[in-house]
Amino acid sequence: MLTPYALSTDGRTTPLGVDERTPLLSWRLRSDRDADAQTAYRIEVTTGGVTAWDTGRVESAENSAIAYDGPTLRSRTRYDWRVTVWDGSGEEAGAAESWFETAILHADEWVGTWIARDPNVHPPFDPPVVDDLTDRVRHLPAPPHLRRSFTLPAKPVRARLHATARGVYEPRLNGAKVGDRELAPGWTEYRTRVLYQTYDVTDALTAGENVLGAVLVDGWYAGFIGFDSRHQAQHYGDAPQFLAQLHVEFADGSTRTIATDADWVERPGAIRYADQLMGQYEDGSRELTGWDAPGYDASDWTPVVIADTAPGTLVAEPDEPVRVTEELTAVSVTAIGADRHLVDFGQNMVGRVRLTVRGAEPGRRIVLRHAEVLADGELYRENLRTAEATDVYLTAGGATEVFEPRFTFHGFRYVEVTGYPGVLAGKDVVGRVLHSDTPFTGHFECDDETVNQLYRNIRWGQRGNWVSVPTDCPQRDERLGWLADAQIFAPTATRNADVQAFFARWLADVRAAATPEGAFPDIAPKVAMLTEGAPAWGDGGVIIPWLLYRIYGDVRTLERSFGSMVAWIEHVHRHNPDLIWRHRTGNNYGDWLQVDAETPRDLLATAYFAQSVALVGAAARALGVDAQPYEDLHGRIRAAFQNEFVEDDGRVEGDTQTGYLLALAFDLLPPALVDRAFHRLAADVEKRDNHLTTGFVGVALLCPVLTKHGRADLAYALLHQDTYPSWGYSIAHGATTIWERWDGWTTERGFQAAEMNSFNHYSLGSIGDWLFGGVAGIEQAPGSVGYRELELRPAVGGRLTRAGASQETIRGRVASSWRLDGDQVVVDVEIPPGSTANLHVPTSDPSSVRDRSGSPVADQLRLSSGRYRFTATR
Ligand code: RAM
Repeated sequence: MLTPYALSTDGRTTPLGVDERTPLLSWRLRSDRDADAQTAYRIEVTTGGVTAWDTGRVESAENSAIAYDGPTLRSRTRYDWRVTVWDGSGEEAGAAESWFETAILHADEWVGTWIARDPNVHPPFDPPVVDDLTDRVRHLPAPPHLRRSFTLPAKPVRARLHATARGVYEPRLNGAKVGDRELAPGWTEYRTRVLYQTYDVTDALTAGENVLGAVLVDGWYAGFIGFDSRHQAQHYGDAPQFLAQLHVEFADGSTRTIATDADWVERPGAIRYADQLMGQYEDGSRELTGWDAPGYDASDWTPVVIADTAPGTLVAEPDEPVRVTEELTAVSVTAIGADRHLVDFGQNMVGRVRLTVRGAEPGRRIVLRHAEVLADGELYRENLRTAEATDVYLTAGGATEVFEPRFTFHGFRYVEVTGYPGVLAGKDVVGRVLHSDTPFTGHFECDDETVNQLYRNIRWGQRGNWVSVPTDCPQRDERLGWLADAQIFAPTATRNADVQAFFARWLADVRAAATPEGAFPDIAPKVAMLTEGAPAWGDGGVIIPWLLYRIYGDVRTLERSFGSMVAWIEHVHRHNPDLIWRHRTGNNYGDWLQVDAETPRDLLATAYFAQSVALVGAAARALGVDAQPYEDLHGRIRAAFQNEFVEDDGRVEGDTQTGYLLALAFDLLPPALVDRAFHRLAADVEKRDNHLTTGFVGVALLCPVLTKHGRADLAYALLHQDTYPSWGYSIAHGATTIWERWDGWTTERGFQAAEMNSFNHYSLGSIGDWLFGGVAGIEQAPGSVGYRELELRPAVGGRLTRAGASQETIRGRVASSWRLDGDQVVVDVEIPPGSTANLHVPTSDPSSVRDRSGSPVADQLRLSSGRYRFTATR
């Protein structure tokens, strides 16, 4: 039966706070029959049992992003919805149900005001009396604990808390944390908009006294971010602010709202400071036990001040928040001398440690220092630059104390624990992994352990570097939303996880960071120092919206981005009327971190100019806008590129792998020269004994282009390479994440320059897209949107004897795998209902292909949905 599953509203499962006026309703499809497809659907939306919108039967194969088109949605209201689908036989097939709840839809419903600590009442900091705090942290403020006690006449039947901060907050209610978010409200371009979260707190409230509270810390708003030595912190404001309102409904229909106002009180607690880069300092003896619960005496607390009466632009959180998603146990804990332990988690991770301390005397000082790698058995921390990544706990002296620094995060594999009383047991130190909780639904696996390790490294890089925004790295004083890193890795990211809502939100910051002239930035949200985006960096503002459209059918984000995409190419064009992009190239990084093969920067820039214009043209077509001007411009840039950079023998200026890759992947060569140019590329790889020279920009194209032009063998040779430079080299030297640089560490030279040497950057992990698209062979046909038309082209090769991948697409599950069995290859594929596929069976003998029943079939097959197995001679 054809069955809808994974119902979502605006890309989320049963979201509590939706503030889009026309939310998009989607479902995916599965079926136990082959050649199944949806031919019609019906959506019924009800609220309080009353129908709000009923589409009736709609003859349509579409199962994604159906815009709600009923009466205006009411604020803070639950809507239930049900979808029924009809299959190819016209029979009514499956149905499924879901719901969403609207957020605060009208600005005038915000009655809460921004509150903050009164800077005049007590000093903003209260430094702990210890001698070795650095100047950076010595004056950091102690986070205020904010509270408000109130009395309810009865237990409510429904209660929702809406909360946010200019900073980071942890909501508390009646003695417990509310929800499971970390680092809320997340990082956006705060000058333009701040996200707020909605929590169902019905069960936490009671008749009588209740206490609502929050711990409020600097976060991205006021804390350290980035590397600009002239502007290291307080990018948005000096001190954090909090805003909340709690809506309570009683059985008799009456309501009550408790909001942030002048009646709140505050005081600092055990946390002396908390900063994302520097770490967290906590004094257990100052714990405010019971502060967030009824019955607590807060008479000596200080009234807050109203920091701002205008709510500003508050937007309901549109994607999955940061959460702790996994716990790691130490693979080893080694005592070093009397007072130190070295903990190894066996994995370069992002998050924090939870440390349990037993039987310590009061006032013992325990210090946790973090590092990604070791040098001579000790932490190597030079590459963290000014990020101190150090957490401190002063014991209170209880039988058992648990220290978990909840308002900082570090990128680390190793932790040095100093001052722990007695022997640190493995069970008392836990690695808490956190990241934006995008649903991870894709998977790749093969029978080569190094390739599997590479894939795991790619996934860990995606997790750890997605902390609210896509960042370049999680450990040093940077952690910024670099656009090139994001666009290069984005295709891989879509394979591993559903990243549509995550990217769609971040793209609003990319647009907000564009200059009035139309230049996208290098980084978003935009913090100090960086201006116009460089080639391949600024272009991320064009590439990612297009990718979301192609992968997820996300028309809404494409529409919202289209104006800025056009403005970007017009900006480049305006300053480069001869169509070779030489002017206004920003920081012009070129093929960043390439290996002794500098691709001419004007070539790289012009290739990206052409590509962005091509994508704007494609976007125009998709949106029903006149594409002709962009297609014409693209033709002219292509001609200019050929004229300027391509010789008659197919040589591309600079003669670098990346130069050829750009020319081939972006279709910039005259057809007659494609083979010759490709030959030069392949020859370059071979001449280097199967080594690459590509940096951030070229690397993503390498294996796909080699495979597309019939040299999957070379792509595999690069995949399996384990001498420098290669992915395998880092793995041979213990990498558990993707390194920023091919030579992050080499046997000859040791560590690269500490000024820039992260061991957890995802850019060079962009080969992940090829593991799915090349090795397993899952691609979309040209022109296909949302995996409607598949091109399945598994590539048997290298030392692999089996490989496969699966991913959840907006249609449903797609899978492709192959294995060698003697002189046979067995191929298994799965195509979701409503999709079709061209399958290219990898065989040396096209006449040998058999289907499951043993009947001969062609080696190029057109398949409709279902699960298939084919066997052929290798
Ligand atoms: C580094 C960042 C990032 C890269 C830029 C150019 O500082 O880590 O990865 O995009 O430089």
